Amino acid sequence: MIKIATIAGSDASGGAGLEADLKTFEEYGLYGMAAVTLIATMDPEKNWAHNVFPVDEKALKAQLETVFKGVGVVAAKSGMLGTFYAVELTHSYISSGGIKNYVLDPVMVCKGNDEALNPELNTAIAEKLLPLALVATPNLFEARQLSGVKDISTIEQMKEAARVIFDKGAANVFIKGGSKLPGAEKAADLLYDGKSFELLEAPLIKTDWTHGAGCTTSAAIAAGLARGLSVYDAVSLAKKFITQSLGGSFALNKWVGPGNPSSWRKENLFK
Ligand code: PXL
Repeated sequence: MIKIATIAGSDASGGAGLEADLKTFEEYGLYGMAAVTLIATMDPEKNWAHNVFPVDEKALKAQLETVFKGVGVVAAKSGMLGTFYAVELTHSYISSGGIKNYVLDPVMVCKGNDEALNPELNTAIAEKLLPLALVATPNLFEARQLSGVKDISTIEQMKEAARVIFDKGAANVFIKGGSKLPGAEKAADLLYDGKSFELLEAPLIKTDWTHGAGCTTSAAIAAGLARGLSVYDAVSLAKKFITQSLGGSFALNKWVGPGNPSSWRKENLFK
């Protein structure tokens, strides 16, 4: 059994965070493990406004011991970290655990909002975690924060940001443009390995309420790496996976429509 881990927040609504990660790992036939950094809840009385409850440092460390000591995890991803100690501990366990297949999803926002949840953490994430990442998977907002490129509304600007993020240490940068590039007719993401750019496009599935697409994509990339795929193949398959998952999305309530990772079973893309 191939083991894979996520270091991420729990999304009580089930569409994003470690819930999305574990569902995705399952679809890839892997054994998923999880260290919970925080618990995110959504308030039905306040238009589904998010609240975040960090898990304390001792409890997070104990989970990381469980996950990374002696079970042979071959790949990991991190998602919403929320605190400085979560950034430090992630750095420490990924590096001392010798986890080469590490996917850094530098989660700074929820549901494509434009206000960073923990702006004070952005520099720490960049300095501590980008150099460990085999693949970093920022969305457009996060790419702007990590690169300092203020406006990313074209593929050329995505490339400029990818170069800067690569120079900060990520071995590969996958910018998730998704549906968010102005005027997008396709869901366009960009992979940069320090030498060449690959533009990956898929049919656009655009709704205002899509929830968890970024988490699912980065989990699928980590899962592909765990199965021994190259970075390019893992990213391409992840793109198919998320397109399939979003195609199966549904209304959880009037605020969010999570993807459905199990939609993939209809096509069994491993065959
Ligand atoms: O989609 C970003 C995200 C990541 N992690 C957790 C979340 C969310 C958004 O809701 O709750 C735990």
